[in-house]
Amino acid sequence: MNLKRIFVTSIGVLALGSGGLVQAATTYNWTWSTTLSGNPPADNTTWTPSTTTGDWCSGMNSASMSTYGNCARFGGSETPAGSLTNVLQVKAYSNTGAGSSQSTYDIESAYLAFWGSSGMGVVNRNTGGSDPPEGATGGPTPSSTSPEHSIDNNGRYDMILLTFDRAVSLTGVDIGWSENDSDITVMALGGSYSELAGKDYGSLAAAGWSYVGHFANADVSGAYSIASATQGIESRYWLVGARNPAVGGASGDSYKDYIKIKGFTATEKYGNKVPEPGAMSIALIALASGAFVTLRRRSRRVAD
Ligand SMILES: [Ca+2]
Ligand SMILES: [Ca+2]
Ligand SMILES: [Ca+2]
Ligand SMILES: [Ca+2]
Repeated sequence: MNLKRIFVTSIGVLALGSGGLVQAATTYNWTWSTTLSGNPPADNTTWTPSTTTGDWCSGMNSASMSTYGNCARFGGSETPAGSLTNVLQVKAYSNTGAGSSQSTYDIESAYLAFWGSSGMGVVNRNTGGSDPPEGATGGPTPSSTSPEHSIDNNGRYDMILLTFDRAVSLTGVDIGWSENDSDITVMALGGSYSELAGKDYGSLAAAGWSYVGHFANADVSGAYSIASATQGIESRYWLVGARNPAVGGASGDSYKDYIKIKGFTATEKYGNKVPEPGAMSIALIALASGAFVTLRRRSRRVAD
């Protein structure tokens, strides 16, 4: 073992032992928004970031946004400006599958629809029967049924899955349209993600999802703040939907909720979370390399 390796190893142990040594105490904030219209949106190249670090949405954001399970990506605007990019990926779900109650109906992918300045809605797979029809046999027809074309809890419970490149604390939900009532439900995932389709709302807790809260009448001017409920929670995966008592909490009022969401805000505090193993390794290598360079410079100075 040469001197360099010994030095790198000792720095590594030092950094691991001291915990937050490699973390900067910076808070980052992001805002994502959409005013896209048309299904699919006429221009889906401008809202698709040219680069993403996550590949979860790969292949889903093509011009053919006409099938259930479509997916959209949004680049967020960050504060401090130019600091960190954080791509948001959105996908729609509803518990339109087989079962005997809201907590046991199977979750299925749905159609993520864009309603201009009103924001995003969900057209689920209900085509008739006892539940209000939203789509049509053979595929979604998002312009056909209002207000079921929104994220709603009339019939089955619609939710949208948010996947961020970076773990964040979701701080605000910007509702651009509502009808009748606008109560929402928010969940966050602890642990690794596994596909929602095939699960049911009653079993999400077993899959690592935590019920964060129900929020009443969230259609306000600007983004509705959920920061007090999400403080200290940072995750790459969040679920937001029309009030969904099948995942926990009180059942709430009897008014059906119909909303469209046009944006989100989120924050990340480095000092509050344990870095991912990969990030830690990179940080350690960078730190050790930097320190070694310093050592070499000092040695050279002595030698000079
Ligand atoms: Ca709907
Ligand atoms: Ca509905
Ligand atoms: Ca209400
Ligand atoms: Ca309600």
